[in-house]
Amino acid sequence: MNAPHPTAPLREQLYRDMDPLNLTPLWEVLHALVPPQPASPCVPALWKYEEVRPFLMRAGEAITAEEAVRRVLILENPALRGQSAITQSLYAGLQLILPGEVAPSHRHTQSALRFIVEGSGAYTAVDGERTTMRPGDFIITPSWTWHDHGHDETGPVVWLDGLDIPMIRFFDAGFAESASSKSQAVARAEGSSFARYGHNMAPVRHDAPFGLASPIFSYPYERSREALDRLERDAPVDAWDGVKLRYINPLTGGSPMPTMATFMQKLPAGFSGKPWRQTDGAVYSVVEGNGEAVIESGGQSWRFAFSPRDHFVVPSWHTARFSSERGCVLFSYSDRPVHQALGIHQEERLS
Ligand code: 1HN
Repeated sequence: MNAPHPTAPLREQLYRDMDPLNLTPLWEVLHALVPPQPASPCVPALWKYEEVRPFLMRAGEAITAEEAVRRVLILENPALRGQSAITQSLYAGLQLILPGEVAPSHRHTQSALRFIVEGSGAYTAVDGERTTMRPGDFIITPSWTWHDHGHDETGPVVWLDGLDIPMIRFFDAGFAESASSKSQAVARAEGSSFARYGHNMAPVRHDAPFGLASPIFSYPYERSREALDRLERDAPVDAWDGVKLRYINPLTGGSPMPTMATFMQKLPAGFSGKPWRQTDGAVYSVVEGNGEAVIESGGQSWRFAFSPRDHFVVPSWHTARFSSERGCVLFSYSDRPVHQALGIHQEERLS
């Protein structure tokens, strides 16, 4: 039956009449619900550090770390303003701590990663063990571990926080608790987790002290950088990724935390990468060097010239390619382990 005149009012009346019962017709939304390919509402975005930093420093004058609990400027996807989200599943923010400050101890079911962007000598304490922060270090705070941050040295310290906040919110599975004391008592010497688990060895009678998460809190930049340098020299360079490694939980070979994968890659000088797309939207922190990201989706195109400490996001199923005239190093994270656990991860390498 395709007589438009009698059916249209019939349908409109049906929709109006059943609306009070919270009933809605699937056929009006079916195509949007089950799109032929991912149609992320997120847009690509770039935050230049030189533009963001003055606001971070002003935040340092406007509020203390203790009063703020966490003094962070959230990197919000321009298409998701007000949602504290950089992609549909991930949160990103830049956190500032100043000498003498403490960000008080708490724990929550959301997992967090830190990637150190500027300054040295602040520490984060995770379940009784402190880790000193240095630029390029990747540090984890597994779900439900006590954590606080402090800074006993000099100069501002800024890091990227990556959390699975929107994902945990989606599942309505968030719990949080504040500690009774501001800073945790130190229970183990700095570096003991790394000594136990960070050298391709593990204690003979170990259990996984943090369940699904890595027993290593800190993945120092020095070591990641050395691996990339050596591979750039001695191994074939991937035409899409340059030289790219993923961080692992040494006990499982999987991602350091169950909800977020993390990566470090080096684009050699003169690199002009082929385009790719993947279902996991990814957040990038530029560590060293300069380069360009070209991102395309649905006939739109974005061109980001990036420099050290800049941040950018490549949303799900957007086509991206990277290039660098003089070489650069990029850190990134995404929700890939969740896609993989659900069997829905897709990646395309285009030519
Ligand atoms: C949090 O605990 C930290 O521990 C940073 O540094 C950002 C954003 C939302 C909720 C908890 C931190 C956060 C956060």
